[in-house]
Amino acid sequence: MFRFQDPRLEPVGRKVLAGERLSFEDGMVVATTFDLLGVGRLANFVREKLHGDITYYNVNRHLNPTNVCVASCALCAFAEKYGGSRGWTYSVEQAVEVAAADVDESVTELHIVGGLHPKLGVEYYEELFRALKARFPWIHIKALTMVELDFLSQRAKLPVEEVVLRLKEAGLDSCPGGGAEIFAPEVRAQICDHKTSGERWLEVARIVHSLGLKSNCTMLYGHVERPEHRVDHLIKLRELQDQTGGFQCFIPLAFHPAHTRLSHLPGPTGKLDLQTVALARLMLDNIPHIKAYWIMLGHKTAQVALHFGANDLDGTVVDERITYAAGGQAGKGMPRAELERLIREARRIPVERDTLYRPRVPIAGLPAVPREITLPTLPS
Ligand code: V47
Repeated sequence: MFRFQDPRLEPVGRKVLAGERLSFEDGMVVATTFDLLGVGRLANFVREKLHGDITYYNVNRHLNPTNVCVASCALCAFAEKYGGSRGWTYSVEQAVEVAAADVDESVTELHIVGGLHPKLGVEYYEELFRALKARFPWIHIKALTMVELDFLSQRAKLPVEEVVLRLKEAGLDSCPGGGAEIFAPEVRAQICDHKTSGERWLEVARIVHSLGLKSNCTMLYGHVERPEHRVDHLIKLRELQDQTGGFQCFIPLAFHPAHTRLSHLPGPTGKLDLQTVALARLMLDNIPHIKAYWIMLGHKTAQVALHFGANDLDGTVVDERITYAAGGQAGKGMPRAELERLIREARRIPVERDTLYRPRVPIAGLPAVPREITLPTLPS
């Protein structure tokens, strides 16, 4: 029998065990309780109901063709203004060579994002994707956030639909989940003023899904936002997912303050990290996968997150630069053997996947059996 330390979690727990959707108010209880193990236990129940012990990972490389950006978001340490001394912009040939330094046939995904460069248009990305597919025909190109797609469409004065269709034709296979930050306008005004609004981010995701592409979604937490902003953000993602079914996975992104204009902030604690993973698993009942992104959580918290709702550990991640610029300590990549060791040691089963969550080796015969939780009977 499992007892919550915080009695406010009992009605929430009953809903979770009955498979009922959590409301905003339920989410606020999960987001604000001191009972970390209670929410972890519930999130783990859902995680095991969906995936048993399976923990996915992938073998991927990041590629940032440019860090030059017309936006100047307070949250970001990666971007450099046009003409600034820290900026880089690769020609298509250079970008392919940078990727080629670490890509062999074991690498299944290129994760490609960058700054909003005033001179790089749709043509550049078409050429880049075609060149990458010519050189690495097996690779899945997961590229361009909703913010980048919105920028490319505005710059070219073309509808997003047309931009996405052209890029798809050139080799775009799916889109990453970045740039969502926190949807609430009062938070956006403080951390990423002048960037694509939350509403527009969701609208572009809707368009991407309607054109047959999958995408991921994220939430940046641990800065100036409050619990109600996190819960609201997750509900907005859940509402869109009800309509499109296009999100494959959700990634909670732990804010790294160093070298940003918010460097006076302390960043998230371990409790907030784990509680946010659990909150996401509990609120996002229609998004199949929750990713523990070790680059931002660190190896140790990411491993523990596999018991707080996460069922995916991303990834080998060679050449990550966004978190690194903001003081990320996670290093510049993790060998596959180390990912598997972390997963196995957490008593989970590592399964290599491709970007669309297809196991690279069949996993038939591994049942998804949740470990039972029984809650005490409430006094009437
Ligand atoms: O878009 C920027 C965020 C995102 C900081 O889709 C920061 O599979 C923390 O979206 N501290 C990039 N976060 C990462 C991202 C991602 C990562 C892994 C997998 C996937 C996926 C997506 O990181 C940015 C922004 O939202 N970010 N600066 C910072 N200082």
